[in-house]
Amino acid sequence: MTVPQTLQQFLLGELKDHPERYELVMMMADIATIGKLISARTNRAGLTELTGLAGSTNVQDETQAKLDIYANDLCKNYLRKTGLFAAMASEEETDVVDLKNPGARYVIAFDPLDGSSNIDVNIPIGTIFSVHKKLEGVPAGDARQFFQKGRDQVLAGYVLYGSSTMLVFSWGEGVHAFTLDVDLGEFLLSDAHLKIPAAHPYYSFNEAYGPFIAEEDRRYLDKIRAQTGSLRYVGSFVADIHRNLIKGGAYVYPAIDTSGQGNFKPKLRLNYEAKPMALLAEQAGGVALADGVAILDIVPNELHQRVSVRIGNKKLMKEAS
Ligand code: AFP
Repeated sequence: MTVPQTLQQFLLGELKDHPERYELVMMMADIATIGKLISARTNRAGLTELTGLAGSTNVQDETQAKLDIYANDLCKNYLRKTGLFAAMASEEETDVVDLKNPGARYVIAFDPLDGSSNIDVNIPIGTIFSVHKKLEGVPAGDARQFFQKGRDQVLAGYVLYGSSTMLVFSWGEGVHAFTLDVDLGEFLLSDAHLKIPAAHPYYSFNEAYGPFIAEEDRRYLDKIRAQTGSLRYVGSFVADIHRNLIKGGAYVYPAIDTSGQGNFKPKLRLNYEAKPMALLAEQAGGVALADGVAILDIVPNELHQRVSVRIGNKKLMKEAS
């Protein structure tokens, strides 16, 4: 009989081998707790009047769901108390939030609840996080704290609230996946070193945008379609990336022009969507590109900057480009 390893045991093992990772280990424990709290809320969303819209919009002019606001407030208040973070950036916050922890050495970017338009219909959603070292000589609340390239992330990952809740993260030495055992209240190790399989059955692209993409993306998608075979698209970035990490394939979200004026605009956010997923994809043996450049090499110049995204199997994506 195999005995599953708990997240706590895994983290203590890391600490033994890498005492210098003490703060990162503490962060992972805290983020796991946040994940458990949001998971419990999302499971009860329909029972606790947490479905539906809050009647407000965020900085990107997107309507906020009640759970978006709950998750954002929870991340903000919980992370402030840990004392580990100097500042936080969030999809739901216009500006950087100075967490007023003067000695803290890290900053964190969050999408507290990715895919929130799916909450009311019981489709998987997630929390995405990306951690950098705090820049010395730059005020904690300054947006420049988040103008750091993805390759300098010290920790990144997501919590997926799906048919089960999963925590997937990397601190640059592979990708580690845990599944929440709800009865025990513990995350248990599912895969110590997750790797994207060589097979690539799926492509993920919102086909409704087909008429609005650039010619080069159209050609690329034709090749991807031909080499994959099946379309899978949830419309929650976390769920779509998670599936493709486990099953293989390519996720493509190009810039869109609905105006017909050649004004192509990407949608996904660099700091708290593309960068963390790019780290996981590369660590799992895959590739993550924006306009032909590795997403991890892009230095953001805006807090809520958006990028086009191609994430998936290396060979598949190379052959299609
Ligand atoms: P939210 O966090 O605002 O719900 O973001 C959702 C999202 O950015 C991402 O999770 C999805 O992959 C994408 O939107 C789906 O949107 P489309 O309807 O444009 O395909």
